[in-house]
Amino acid sequence: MVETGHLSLHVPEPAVRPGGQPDFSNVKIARAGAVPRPEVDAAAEDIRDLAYSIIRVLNRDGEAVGPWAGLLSDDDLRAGLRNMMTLRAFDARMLMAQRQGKTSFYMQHLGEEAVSCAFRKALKKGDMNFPTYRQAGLLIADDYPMVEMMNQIYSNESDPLRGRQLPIMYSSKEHGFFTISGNLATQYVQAVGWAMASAIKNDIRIAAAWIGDGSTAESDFHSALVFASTYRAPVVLNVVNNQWAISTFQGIARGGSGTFAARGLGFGIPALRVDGNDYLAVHAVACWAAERARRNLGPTLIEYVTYRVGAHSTSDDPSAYRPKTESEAWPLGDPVLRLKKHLILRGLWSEERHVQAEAEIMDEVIAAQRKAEEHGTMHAGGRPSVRDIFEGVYAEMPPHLRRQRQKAGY
Ligand SMILES: Cc1ncc(C[n+]2csc(CCOP(=O)(O)OP(=O)(O)O)c2C)c(N)n1
Ligand SMILES: [Mg+2]
Repeated sequence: MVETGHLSLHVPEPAVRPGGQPDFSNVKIARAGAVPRPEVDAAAEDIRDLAYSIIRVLNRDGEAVGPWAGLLSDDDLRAGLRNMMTLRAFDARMLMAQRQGKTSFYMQHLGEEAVSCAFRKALKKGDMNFPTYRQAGLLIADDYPMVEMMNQIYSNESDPLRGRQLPIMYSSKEHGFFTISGNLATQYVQAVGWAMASAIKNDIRIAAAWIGDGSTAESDFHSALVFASTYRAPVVLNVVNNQWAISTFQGIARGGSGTFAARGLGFGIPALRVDGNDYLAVHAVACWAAERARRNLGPTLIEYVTYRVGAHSTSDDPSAYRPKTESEAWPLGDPVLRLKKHLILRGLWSEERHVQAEAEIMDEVIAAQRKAEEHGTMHAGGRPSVRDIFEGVYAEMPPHLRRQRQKAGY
């Protein structure tokens, strides 16, 4: 008989801690162009490998190669670069505004711009995203006015959400951007439910769910996958694996499964893993999944492999839990620089145009900021009326709310 000792739990540990040498040997990178592009009606079990590899289009030299390349026109590519640069400039200004006390809180996208900017281009008007707080690219790439975003961040008198949401928790039905819920993973059940309703009504609109690596540990993620797979809901299930969930590394939520994408396979959901810092690859994979949903073939799970270069939020200091140089060691590079390199290689862009575009974009962001600040910031200028607290939840205000509003003097 084998002697057994006391039991103990396995607690996954990140490869390195602050002060150590960054180590991404756990991220196995496929060669660009090496992963096949199956037909959209492929069965999950026939494309299992795609949940364990990484679909990539842009190679190290900036060329677009392989079966996932070739979907975007020259103008689309330049627009994509501009969208990502705009999001980056917007983040820089709003981070500064937070430090100046103009808003209480901000969350940036640094390093992850390709994911939401490229995904938006795979959707059509009427489709609905259920985003978290790190997908503002969905709005930027759909030409939602930056000034409206800033009004929301400042909770000023022109805030479209009337001061009722945390800064950056935007909402726009018109732009297919469902109101952000701070309770993570709720996006999954809501998106699947919305997609099921669309199918029940024989509509043509599809939904997209968004979640981070850490939040996949929530039970909502798993129950949403049950419903999505059972009823073949027309939904794209996005998992943004940016390696971190505040101070918790991705291994804590991943457990023994090889990848986050592989979670889909247990539910019979086709699952793809993609280079999240490759604008072309993100867009191609998103189109593949959106087409499946539109053709009533059911859900697709996509894991975007990326890296959160900045702090989790303005309330976070990553130097407390990861090496300061970790982002420089990230093997998939920077999404803006990679698309820029591709465009220059193809003669569609130049260093000079890039510098000029950076300046133009920053001017646009600053102009929007000035306009928003005319309507107030957190500590100065106009505010929404307290009366607005009571509006917008019920189509008809119930008597108890009416009484509360009267008691408050509005
Ligand atoms: C249900 C729920 N639990 C906990 C939190 C607190 N919280 C806010 S952000 C965050 C980390 C999420 O990490 P991840 O899902 O990887 O997304 P990322 O921030 O990396 O984009 C946590 C735990 C929350 N907002 N909602
Ligand atoms: Mg994360």
